[in-house]
Amino acid sequence: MTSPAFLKNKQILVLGLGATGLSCARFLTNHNLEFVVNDSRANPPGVARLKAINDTAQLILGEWDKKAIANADVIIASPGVDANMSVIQDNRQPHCELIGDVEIFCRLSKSKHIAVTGSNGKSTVVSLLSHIADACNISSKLAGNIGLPVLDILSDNQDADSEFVILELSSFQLETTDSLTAASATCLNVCDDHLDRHKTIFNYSKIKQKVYQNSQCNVINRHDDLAKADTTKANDISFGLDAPSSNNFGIDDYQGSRYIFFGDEPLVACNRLPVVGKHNELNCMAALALGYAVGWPLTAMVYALGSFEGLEHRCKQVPSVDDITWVNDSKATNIGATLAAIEGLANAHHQLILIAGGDGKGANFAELKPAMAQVDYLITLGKDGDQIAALKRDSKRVRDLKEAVKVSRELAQKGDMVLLSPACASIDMFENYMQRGDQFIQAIRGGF
Ligand code: UMA
Ligand code: ADP
Repeated sequence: MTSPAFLKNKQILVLGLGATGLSCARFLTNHNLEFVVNDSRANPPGVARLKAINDTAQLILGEWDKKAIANADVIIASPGVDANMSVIQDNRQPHCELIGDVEIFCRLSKSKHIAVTGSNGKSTVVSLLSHIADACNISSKLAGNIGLPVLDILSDNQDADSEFVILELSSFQLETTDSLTAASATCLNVCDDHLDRHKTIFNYSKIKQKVYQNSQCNVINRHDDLAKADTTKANDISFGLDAPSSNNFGIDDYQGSRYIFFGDEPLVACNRLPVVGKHNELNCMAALALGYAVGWPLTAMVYALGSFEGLEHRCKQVPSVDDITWVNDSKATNIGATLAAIEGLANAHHQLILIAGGDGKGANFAELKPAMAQVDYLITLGKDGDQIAALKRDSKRVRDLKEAVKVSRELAQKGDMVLLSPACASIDMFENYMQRGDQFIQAIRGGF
């Protein structure tokens, strides 16, 4: 197999041995390219798998290796590795390229790319797009931050072998990507997230806006200035919760119901959408706009929306027999997601008990304060639980989710809703947000 010219005869260093590092190792090995892997952890998860892929690649563990960094012509940094760390910046040579796996993918893939970033809704929108493509018999692959490293979908001839690739891109991935040329691209929204790494929201939003670089059509959230591209283009398509102008998506009344419109054409009633809440109306519009921008048939796309089942751990009701509505929104790892859940689920017919807290990643929780008026009881846990507890009088601090469910059950009356929407990452107490959501479900089923 011919190796990509920009990697040939180069000293290649892969930083990080998670899913991305392993994917890079597979890719480089398949192309007969030698490389070194360095992970700062003493026992990263992928050691045995690396050996199975390539048992001659040098592996350096336990700290960032200055010498390996200084020797490298190309550094491929995993998303979880901060490329701005001084150990990298101080030791890499001026000619050394610092890129991510997405950059390599973009340089090689010949498919049309639909690129999605944003603080919230990425996975929902890319999954919607993938579902729509399947339903419309359009050949597509889904990869990126959603879980499948992008290089894993490149075949031996260095092509993704499908007409479209739907890319979920995080700020970490965009930071090391300069060759993205999307057929359609969106930044869904920007709110405080990952500020422990990006420092300021301005910085973070600039990185997010890289999704529009060289894009043929920008899909714009017209209510979110931080998520917009720097310059507007004639063929931009926008989406928003107000009535749209021509060639844009929006919401308006039609025959007594709220409908999604494209220009002046009513498409589908909001209460027929497969996922609840205004944030999901925005997600559905973004998916339709991204597909429409690359020529997918609008009527068939709208029809396909109806059979989407939504993703686990995102505003999902947990079945129970106790007349309490339990909602698992464990994937709400930042304030914006929790605000969207409260906005979408609070109403005058029931009390809302919110369980929140975890690792806030440097966010300013004061932004949650106004929404606390819609919350009847607040229960908090985790590393930054105290900061959140301070937002509401009489909030209750608990040790774990078991206790949170127990206290909720004591507070709830018939018909009330208990919402787990932490506004925080889970890493202080759980392996990941899925484990957090599963423990919540277990605690509900366990009858605490
Ligand atoms: N780490 C070290 N030392 C190292 C390497 C990593 O401490 O040498 C730590 C990182 O700080 C991080 C963890 O290990 O906490 C994993 O980092 P990684 O880059 O090795 O992760 P991968 O397993 O390669 O997974 C990455 C994305 N992870 C991150 O961005 C942290 C996955 O997104 C993505 O699905 C995968 O590549 C495939 O593209 C996960 C994620 O949490 C779901 N993304 C963040 C989010 O959605 O908010 C951005
Ligand atoms: P991401 O992949 O960007 O993390 P997900 O689709 O997995 O997005 O959803 C993550 C969290 O954000 C969930 O709690 C979900 O309910 C919430 N969410 C989804 N879409 C939006 C949106 N457009 N605005 C705000 N919150 C959203």
